[in-house]
Amino acid sequence: MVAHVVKTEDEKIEAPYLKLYTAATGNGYKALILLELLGIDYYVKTINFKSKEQKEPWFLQLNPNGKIPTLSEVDKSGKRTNIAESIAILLYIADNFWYCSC
Ligand SMILES: N[C@@H](CCC(=O)N[C@@H](CS)C(=O)NCC(=O)O)C(=O)O
Repeated sequence: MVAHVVKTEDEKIEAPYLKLYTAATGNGYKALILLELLGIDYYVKTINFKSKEQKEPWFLQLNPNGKIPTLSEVDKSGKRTNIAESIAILLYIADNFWYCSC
């Protein structure tokens, strides 16, 4: 399988982009799998559970529940949409990006 991860760290990223905040758990893999299957380019940030990165203020701004997975879509104008809950993320991707690489 061809990986579509375009970057893995918090480098300066130009909008528009999708960024998945995740970790190596069942819920964390769901969106990764769908993004890969659809051939969508995305950035990924691995959240460090050991250091409780998911409870840090910067992450709670994205997802007040402090849980992964969380998906951010930043559009051309820089407007950010954050989506929490793995199934909601799958539906969001399916609704908005189903046409990719089809
Ligand atoms: N119902 C949520 C569950 C999310 C969830 O529990 N994520 C876990 C990892 S699978 C998590 O972030 N745990 C860290 C914590 O709760 O601090 C979903 O499907 O996304």
